[in-house]
Amino acid sequence: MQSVILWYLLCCVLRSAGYIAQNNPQSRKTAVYCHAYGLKQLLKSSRVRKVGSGEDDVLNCWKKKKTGNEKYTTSRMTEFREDGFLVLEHFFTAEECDSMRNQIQKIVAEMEVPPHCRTEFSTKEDEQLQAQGSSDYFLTSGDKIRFFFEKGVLDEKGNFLIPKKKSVSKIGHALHAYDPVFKQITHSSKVQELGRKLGLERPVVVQSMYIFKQPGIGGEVTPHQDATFLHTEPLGRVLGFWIALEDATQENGCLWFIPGSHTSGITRRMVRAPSGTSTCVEFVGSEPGYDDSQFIPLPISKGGLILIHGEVVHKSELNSSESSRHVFTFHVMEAKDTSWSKENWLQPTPELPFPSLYT
Ligand SMILES: O=C(O)CCC(=O)C(=O)O
Repeated sequence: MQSVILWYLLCCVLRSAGYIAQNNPQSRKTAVYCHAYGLKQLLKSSRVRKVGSGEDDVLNCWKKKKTGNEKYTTSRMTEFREDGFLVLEHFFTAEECDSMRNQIQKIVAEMEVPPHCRTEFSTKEDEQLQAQGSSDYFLTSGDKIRFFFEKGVLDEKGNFLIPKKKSVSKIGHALHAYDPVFKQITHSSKVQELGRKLGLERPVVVQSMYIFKQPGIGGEVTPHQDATFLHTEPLGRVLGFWIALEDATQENGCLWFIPGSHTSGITRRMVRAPSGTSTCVEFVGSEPGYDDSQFIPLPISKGGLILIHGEVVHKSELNSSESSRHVFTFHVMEAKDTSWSKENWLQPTPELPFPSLYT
């Protein structure tokens, strides 16, 4: 703190010098910049204090490597609050990532392709039945381990056009509850510790997904806010944990974010459609057209974790590269003083009430 005050005072001196040199706009500009920078550092430092410097230790050790004195000085919590996302490099070890990848390989090897994918339809009615089957399969997947495929990988008779294991787009939505490897990772002591650092008092795990982003065909995920799909009252209670199981790059479809876009609520909600309607869900509101230049890419290496605020706008692009981009992701809700929307597609069930993160 003392060094920050000294830095601030130095900036004031520089600023005054800038004013003395009235006829030299460049030196005045530099001095004003120094003053503003000093003030920013001072404010930043006081915000760090509010969070509690002791509380930041664990987060600091996962900090992205920086050079010299810059290392370990900024508060990761402040970054998260300001940006709506946080990159924690090397959160998981390569062995932990490989154990998840090996486990998913076994699950895929034993996969039974859902019947609605295999249904051949020759009439409009068959087509509707197939769509209904696919909707039900999705709507009831919250407490199961189910398989979803990339577009265009099955012919109209339900035969795979490419090897089955290369066709899966994602597996969801309860690996965290029913698979021992993913359960252990989700409830690992480092995740729980991070939850505590984030101030979560009664966090519950609402869903999990393994996303493959297959080489060449892994589809884009259009810009969205997670609270569109996972709505709570009040907002701001949902948090995504996104774990890179191999390097995620711009080429293979890393995440992109609009920094600071988590502070103005949501513009769209996906709600369950009334029973009897042909679609299982519908959208209320619409996603604004975002300017591409607002997004920044967040490439991250294997083992890294990205924390995603429920309202931050993010996306990922088509994987047109030759390497896959596997991730395991799960979402947590702070259940204290929060209500989960009954209109959300995903609902807790008697078989699987949302489990506490801290068990
Ligand atoms: O992994 C991706 O490509 C997108 C994931 C995502 O948007 C999310 O988990 O909210």
